[in-house]
Amino acid sequence: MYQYKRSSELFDQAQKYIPGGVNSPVRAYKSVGGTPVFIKKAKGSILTDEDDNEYIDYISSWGPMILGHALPVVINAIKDKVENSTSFGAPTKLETQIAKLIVDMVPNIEMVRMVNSGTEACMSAIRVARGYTGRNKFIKFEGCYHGHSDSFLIKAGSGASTFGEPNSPGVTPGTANDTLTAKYNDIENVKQVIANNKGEIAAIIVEAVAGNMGCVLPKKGFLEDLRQICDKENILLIFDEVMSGFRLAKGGAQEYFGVKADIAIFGKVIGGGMPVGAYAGSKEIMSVVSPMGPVYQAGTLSGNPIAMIAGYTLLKELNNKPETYTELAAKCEYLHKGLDKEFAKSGFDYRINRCGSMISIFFTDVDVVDFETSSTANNELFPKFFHEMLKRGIYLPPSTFESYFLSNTLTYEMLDKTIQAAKESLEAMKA
Ligand code: KE4
Repeated sequence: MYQYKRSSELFDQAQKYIPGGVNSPVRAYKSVGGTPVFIKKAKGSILTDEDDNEYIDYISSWGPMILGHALPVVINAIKDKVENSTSFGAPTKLETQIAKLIVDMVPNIEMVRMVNSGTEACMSAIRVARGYTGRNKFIKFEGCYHGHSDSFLIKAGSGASTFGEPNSPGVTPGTANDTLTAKYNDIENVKQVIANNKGEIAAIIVEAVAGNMGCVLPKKGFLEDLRQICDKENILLIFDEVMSGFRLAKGGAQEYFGVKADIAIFGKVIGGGMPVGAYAGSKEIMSVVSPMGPVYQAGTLSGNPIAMIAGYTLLKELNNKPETYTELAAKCEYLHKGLDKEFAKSGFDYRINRCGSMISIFFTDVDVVDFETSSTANNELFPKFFHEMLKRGIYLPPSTFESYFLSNTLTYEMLDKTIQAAKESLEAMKA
């Protein structure tokens, strides 16, 4: 039986020195309750916590570990590189190599700028869009998350109002005023918001597959309609591919759905587990970025050699083994079918959304297509399911509003163990 004695002690200590005991809120288990397990090490798809409990990992560090933890080729590349210092603050050839590889792998981009997180990449992409178009406003979708910079921490304006409202103390009404919100998968709503702000919108930013309200897929034609509207209104279409980039396909969501973004944003996989974000676009758009153009953006550790070698090595693996994506999609489909069978027998209302190697479970009886329907998920049941699965050695994201991320080191035996654990967990929840 799993016991969490050491994690509990460590969590008590951590809360003395770190707000909430964590360096990112979702890790604190606030929405599922209980004590977060402290991880000691990981290999492939197996995590080991400080009490030596082992778990099959469906978080994959929130996406980066698409080929499993401690991938030897990445570890060895880091070991070699770190001997020659960890940072120079000067240009290196490796930065050009990874930029060229990304341009080769991802459609519709000609130039890339490296930053240090997805947040920084999203923040910079909006600034570039504003600088390129000369317009101030942008549209984001309710339920989509683009990092924690002020202009994204906006909740939907109440009622018909198209203006956003701050979603966190510290965000000013002035900032919120330039952020417009629309409903995911609702193209008429997007048109309405644009009509209410004619000629003022620089960009529409979207998670092509949403992962921050649970996994929510674009309805057929939604992305194509966004592309059409942006072309008509001279609005830049930004795909936030921090989750989907290099995960849905080598070329990310642009390749997967065949829809062109004007700016693509990356994170997670691109850094191979090291802190990396990036934004990319055509030479024309990216030419506004300093020092080539007037839009300022900078970073002491942007393009850091250790982060670059980790990301470059992982991306080369993915680029050289495109079969990874079909293998991952097949494993995710197998998991989906197995879970579906157990949930169907359980008597609980549920929906399972899946796209490529992203999947999530909702305890609800409505199809989940946007934030409103995602919010119908029964929040009492998910925590129970989460903890029942955890004590059976299955490590799911500790929130119903998160996507799971599969890694290709998952075996079919691990998937069967996961399905069996779900069967037992659902049984236990009925008791
Ligand atoms: P980071 O700043 O956390 O690297 O990236 C922000 C971000 C931007 N865009 C999308 C689509 C994202 O999913 C994220 C971050 N994802 C969360 C998971 N929901 C990271 C986990 C966390 O916040 O600790």
